[in-house]
Amino acid sequence: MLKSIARAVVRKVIDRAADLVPPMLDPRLRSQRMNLPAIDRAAHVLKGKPRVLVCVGSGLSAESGVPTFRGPGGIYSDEEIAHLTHVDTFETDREHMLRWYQERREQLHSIHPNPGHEALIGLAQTGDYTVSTQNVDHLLEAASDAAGFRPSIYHLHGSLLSVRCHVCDYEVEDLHLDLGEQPGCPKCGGPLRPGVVWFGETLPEDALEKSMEVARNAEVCLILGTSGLVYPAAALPETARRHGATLIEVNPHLSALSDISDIVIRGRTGEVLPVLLRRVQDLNRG
Ligand code: BV8
Ligand code: ZN
Repeated sequence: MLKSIARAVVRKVIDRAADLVPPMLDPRLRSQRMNLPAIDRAAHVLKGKPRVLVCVGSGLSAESGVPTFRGPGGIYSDEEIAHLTHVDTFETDREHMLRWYQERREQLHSIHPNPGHEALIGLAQTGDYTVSTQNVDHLLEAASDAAGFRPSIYHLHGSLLSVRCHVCDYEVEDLHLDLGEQPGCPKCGGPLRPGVVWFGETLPEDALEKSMEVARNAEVCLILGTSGLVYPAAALPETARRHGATLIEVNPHLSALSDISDIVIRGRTGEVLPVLLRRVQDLNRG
């Protein structure tokens, strides 16, 4: 009994001490404070009803527990990524590749949108927004359903939720199918694979064409959590810039798109986007 009282007292002292840490020492608060001027500049660019192309990378889902591919926090080595996301591997190392994808598919059951997804859907309701995502999860759609608002969302690299035949046009959205068992196509018997786009495969024509069209006419391009290394997705912000758009990047680290961005907000999307949304809403209220 005495032990548990002592433990409770120690816990209280530790909690109180944590409150006494001056904000400037709390890295998350400090980075937020540092970002406020850039967030304010970005909000002034996004106020009114601008035409906005949002280019999304795996960083937007990082705070939902989905590992990024590259950069600090990325859990795969570059070689591993290159190997497991290349179409040739489906011929040379199929079982390993399908097991890796099946593990990632199973993760989808336990992940949820984070404040970055929710704030992006909030921002999309303040203007003429189109989202072009490299992500293969369903978190933006889940945040849209929760908000009751669905902007145009183009999946440039497909979706982990769907499974398709490597030979014919059979495709189905089925998270319960176990790709690790190397199932055959019910239509032609060919091998089934995740409904994603691998290196060496072309992107869905409609998603790419529509995204490029929006990039050519965008007033703003919002770049969220991408290393900017994978083409042709990484060409979208460059295209928007060539056609006069203002580029705003949100990323805690330097990316291949940072030096062409007009406004760089060095922070996590889950922390920055809710602040940005509130600022845009305040400015729109006038
Ligand atoms: C094609 C499969 C025609 C799905 C993936 C032009 C120039 C050079 C090369 C090429 C080119 N055109 C084509 C190529 C070849 C190739 C390519 O781009 N190679 C590069 C890498 C050299 N492209 C292709 O092959 C594409 N097809 O062009 O077709 C063709 C046909 C035949 C032959 C040639 C051409 C196909 C590309 C599709 C690749 N598929 N994955 C899957 O498994 O998911 S790529 C993989 O990388 C994922 O899809 C991922 O989405 C994508 C990009 O990564 P990012 O999303 O940027 O994520 P990354 O991990 O890299 O970075 C995360 C970022 O988030 C970091 O910056 C980090 O700092 C930040 N971050 C972390 N936490 C947070 C955060 N940001 C905000 N908040 C946080 N909390
Ligand atoms: Zn088939």
